[in-house]
Amino acid sequence: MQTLTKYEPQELQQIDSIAKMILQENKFKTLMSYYRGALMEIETKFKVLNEFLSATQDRNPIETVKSRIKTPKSIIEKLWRKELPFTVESIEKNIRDVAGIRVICGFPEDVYLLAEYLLKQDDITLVRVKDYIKNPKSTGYRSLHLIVQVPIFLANEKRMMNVEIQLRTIAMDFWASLEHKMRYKKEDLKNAEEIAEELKICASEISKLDIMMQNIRNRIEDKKY
Ligand code: 0O2
Repeated sequence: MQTLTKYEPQELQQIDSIAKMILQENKFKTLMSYYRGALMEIETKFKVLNEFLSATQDRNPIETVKSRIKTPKSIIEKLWRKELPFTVESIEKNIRDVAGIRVICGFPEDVYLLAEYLLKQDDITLVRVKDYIKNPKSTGYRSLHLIVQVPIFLANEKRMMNVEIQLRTIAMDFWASLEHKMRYKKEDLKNAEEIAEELKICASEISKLDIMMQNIRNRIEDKKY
């Protein structure tokens, strides 16, 4: 995750006007429609898995699924930060989180189960895994990140599209929302460092809680004890 880059007002204006320009391009609009299609494909895959697990194992691992397409401004800001060309081709090649989906689960085991079942599917190609649950970020952030490619089928072609998938527990998501808020208000906060330290402690407590809840569920289901 970026540590919020401070831009000069002039730079912000430039990012804004490039974003407005690219938004007018038909090629850009078409590319965004491909990403929306890719999100629908991935979202459906998770819904199917949830149905299957509900029917066969009496569990609904998914609490919620949220998806989003990165805004043109945020795409251009990322290209700017990485000093990459502001073209539609460059967006498709270099920005792998234009299409993003967040899958919120009850328990940590469900996070890994869903990732495993998704990655077993023969039309899914794994591009990158970042396991911030096993290796939390210095902020305390925990989540399993996957970049996958999923095919979308068009009039005369099949296109492989990148989608970023973030899987985490309800507790990790609760933490991430508050930490995200703090990140964007940091500039106005007098005690930002103190809050960041407290958030780190919360992240570690939340992780312990997730493990305890997982163990309790396993005992209820008589799996391990
Ligand atoms: P937004 O608005 O959330 O989409 P890369 O895409 O590989 O160039 P990076 O930084 O390596 O960039 O990606 P990484 O570390 O996998 O993190 C990307 C996303 O994870 C972020 O998106 C956040 O959504 C989330 N994330 C990562 N670290 C943190 C953290 O410390 N706190 C919180 N709350 N969320 C985090 P973006 O791009 O920042 O924006």
